[in-house]
Amino acid sequence: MELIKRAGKYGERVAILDNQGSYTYRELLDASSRVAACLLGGLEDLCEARVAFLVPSGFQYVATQWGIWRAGGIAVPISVFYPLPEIEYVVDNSEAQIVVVHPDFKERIQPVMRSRNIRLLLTTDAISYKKRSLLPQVEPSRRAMIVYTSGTTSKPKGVVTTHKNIEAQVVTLVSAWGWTEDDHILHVLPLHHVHGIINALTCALWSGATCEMLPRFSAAEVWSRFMSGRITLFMAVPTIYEKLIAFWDSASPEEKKKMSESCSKLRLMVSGSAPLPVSTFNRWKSISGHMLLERYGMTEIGMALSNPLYGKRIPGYVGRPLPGVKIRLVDDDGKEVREGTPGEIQVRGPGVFLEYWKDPDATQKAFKDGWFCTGDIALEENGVYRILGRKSVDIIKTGGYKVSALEVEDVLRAHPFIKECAVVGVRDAQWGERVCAAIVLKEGCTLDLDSLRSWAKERLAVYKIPSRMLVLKELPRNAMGKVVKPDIVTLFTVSG
Ligand code: MCA
Ligand code: AMP
Repeated sequence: MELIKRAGKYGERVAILDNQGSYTYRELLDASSRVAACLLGGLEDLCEARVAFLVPSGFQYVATQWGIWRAGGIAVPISVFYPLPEIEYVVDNSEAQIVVVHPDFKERIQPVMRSRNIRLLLTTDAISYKKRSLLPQVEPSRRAMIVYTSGTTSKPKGVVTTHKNIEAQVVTLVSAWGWTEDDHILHVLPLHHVHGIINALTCALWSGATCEMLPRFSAAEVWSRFMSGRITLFMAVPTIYEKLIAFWDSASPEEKKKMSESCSKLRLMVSGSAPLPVSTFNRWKSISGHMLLERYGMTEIGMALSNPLYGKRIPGYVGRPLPGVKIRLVDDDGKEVREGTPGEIQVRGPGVFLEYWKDPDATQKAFKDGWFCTGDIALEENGVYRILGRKSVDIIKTGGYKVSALEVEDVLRAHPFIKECAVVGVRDAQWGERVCAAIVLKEGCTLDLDSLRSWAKERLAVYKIPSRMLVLKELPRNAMGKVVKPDIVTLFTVSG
């Protein structure tokens, strides 16, 4: 694995900084080889066994991820913020044979272990396991990772990438965004999605840079780290920039000055995962002096389009295809559209994923003549792309997370008071879109948003839970009896 080979070269440089301390590349190699030995036990090679891991952001996360790769396993990251049913879904769907947990999450994982025949390992035990002289040779074409992503189906699908895919995704970004070993990124993103795993973490470690990992995003902490003067790179979703702006707005004039000045030490600030409003771009420029570099990507393809590191970054546009990435825009008949005409973005290239885990039908449907169909609509003008929206109303982007309306509806329908429901995404200045639910109650039942939310917290990740709710007598339907979702969006828009 090229990532591991390169790390050998970086030796005593600092790879990771977290709330426990500072770790060199040598220490990361040592810890991950112990994790690999522990995972292997008496085996020669994990041969693509799925290893799910529930580990907070920090050194132990990376040592586990690399350990899985070095043992020949498939890494399946699970969010530490997930409630039990979401954890169970990932463990079951991936058919994980081993689960690695940080000791803080041992209790959380116990109910999963009770009813399943799965080996449980603690990160602390794995990291201190005795080393072995030989680890397997892992070919680049082998499966490396499964990341779960919501789509137009109810349950999330497992996106499988190979080591080669990951390498291609990383190499293109390292060159396009000018990563070097002098970089120091502040990492605040969740580590069960590509943005956090590939763009921020793996690009840093591929380059010999330092990755400073916060356990979760906090506006106060981020501003304080900017003011340390050590950070050179930052990557976030638009909601995070909105939260940083709100924090800056609430500061005193002297603090504002210091905060703004600290941004001049950063060489690059990137935004992605959701549309960056032009107003946020402009506001951030006036606060920090940075023209955010907006890019476009997807779990299945890594990054595809990017504004330039040097040269003009156009607000509201996501730039041009990255090196090695081929893009075409097609109409509903599958024909390529002319410049200036909207079409679906389709992508080819070495970074495109291998398959949806155990779902050959979904994999086949996702490709047309070798092109991956993103479901996103864009326009090309003078070679530069603008994202216009998505084909499906059932995909919601909130706080940078993709949420399937169908998945949320399925969960809400299990509520004892709910007769029918329809979930939609409604535009929102802070979250991009908010998950909103229109609900028809069973006769004689009442339900308020707070009770619905606390019921849902046991079942869904917090960002999937509706933050607005309307109780209706009936759902708006067309002549065919199909729920008219745009009408529901209008109801939420007019009700403020
Ligand atoms: C949380 N809250 C929300 C939402 N999320 N309310 C409405 N809509 C939401 N989406 C509420 C909670 O219920 C809680 O309310 C309060 O906000 C704080 O919750 P918390 O979880 O602490 O929020 P946070 O930590 O401030 O989270 C905001 C965040 C987070 C940092 C923006 O959403 C985030 O990390 N987003 C990044 C997602 C990401 O990396 N996506 C990449 C996937 P109460 O206090 O009342 O309970 S896309 C990808 O990978 C592709 C390849 C790409 O292109 O990048
Ligand atoms: P995910 O499936 O979570 O990887 O999210 C990928 C989706 O995020 C894409 O299909 C787009 O809909 C959206 N996305 C990512 N970057 C951008 C961007 N810069 N502008 C608009 N949408 C984006």
